[in-house]
Amino acid sequence: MSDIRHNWTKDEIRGIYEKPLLGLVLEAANVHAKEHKFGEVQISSLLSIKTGGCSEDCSYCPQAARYHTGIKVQAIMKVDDVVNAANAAKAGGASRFCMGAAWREVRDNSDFDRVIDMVKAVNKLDMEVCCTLGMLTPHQAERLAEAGLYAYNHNIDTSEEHYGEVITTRTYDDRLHTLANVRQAGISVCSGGIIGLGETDADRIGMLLTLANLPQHPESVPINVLVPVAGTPLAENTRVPFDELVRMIATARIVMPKSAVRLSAGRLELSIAEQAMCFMAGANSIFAGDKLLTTPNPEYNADMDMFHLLGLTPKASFADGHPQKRQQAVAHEPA
Ligand code: SAM
Ligand code: DTB
Ligand code: SF4
Repeated sequence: MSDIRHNWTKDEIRGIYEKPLLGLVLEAANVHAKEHKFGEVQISSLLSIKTGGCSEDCSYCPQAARYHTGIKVQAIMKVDDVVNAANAAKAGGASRFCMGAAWREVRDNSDFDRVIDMVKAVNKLDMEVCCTLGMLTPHQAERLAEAGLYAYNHNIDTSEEHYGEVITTRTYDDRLHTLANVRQAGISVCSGGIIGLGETDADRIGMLLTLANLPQHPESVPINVLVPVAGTPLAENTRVPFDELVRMIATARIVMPKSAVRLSAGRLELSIAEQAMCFMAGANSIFAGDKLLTTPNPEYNADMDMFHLLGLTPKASFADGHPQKRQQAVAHEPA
């Protein structure tokens, strides 16, 4: 078993991140093989349940109202339509269904009541239900947990130092507070970030340091490559070279051995050989389906061909147990 640490230093993580690439991949692959079924990859499906018109200024995001990106703003979806999409995702082999809303934060109103109904309905399909809805209060996190929410995605995106360059309408601490509220409610935590925002290596290392030194590692760590969208301030950013993505994945794998590392946005520009190296380096989760929230993703059939070619197998739902069910079991144990 690997040592699960929460006291990493910047220098240690830099030492890992800067290793010669193939040696780094080998080390990460060894950690991966020890802690996970090698070649098993979780398939998650994403659905934007409320699109665009967001009040935040996240400089990467096509859904921020203040940038003119041409996306179609859509009010919250109907529960039945969401259930149909979840059924289709399940039929395609997805074990996790993630619903995203372009909100700064959740408000206690009828839209949130509807999300609660969505969570309950998708939970009945025996899929891991995930939401990403912006900031949450402790009470909102508890309501989601009671409805059967499995995981909550809330990315820290970059280092604390670089955060203000990317987003000014909320703080790094706001993000960390929501993550603590999610954890406290017994919901599985999904948190990672984006590379290609104009950050330095030190920022990437700083982001991994924050995640790896949380009191508990996030169960899932998405590594997104910026999808540059016309109309956003980062539209002209140059694409992150593939070897830097591999470094980021391998380092995340080594410092958070048991977490799922998700090769998230940005796969469309990667060849199968490049993705294979990401899987070697410890990535064991992807978003499948030809759309992320608003931007394109590889075609489903192309991904299935890749799974076949590389001998990857989809991970079943609840293979790691259910945090709330575990908590309830503990609570009901006789003293
Ligand atoms: N509004 C909620 C929030 O910000 O937490 C949930 C939805 S938001 C779109 C989810 C995540 O998508 C962001 O935290 C960011 O990491 C990622 N994201 C958004 N736009 C992206 C882009 N153009 N390229 C890569 N990742 C992106
Ligand atoms: C995550 O880390 N990546 C996903 C999911 N969590 C919600 C979102 C990627 C969004 C990419 C831009 C878009 O499609 O709008
Ligand atoms: Fe809004 Fe989320 Fe996009 Fe930021 S990342 S603008 S909070 S939808």
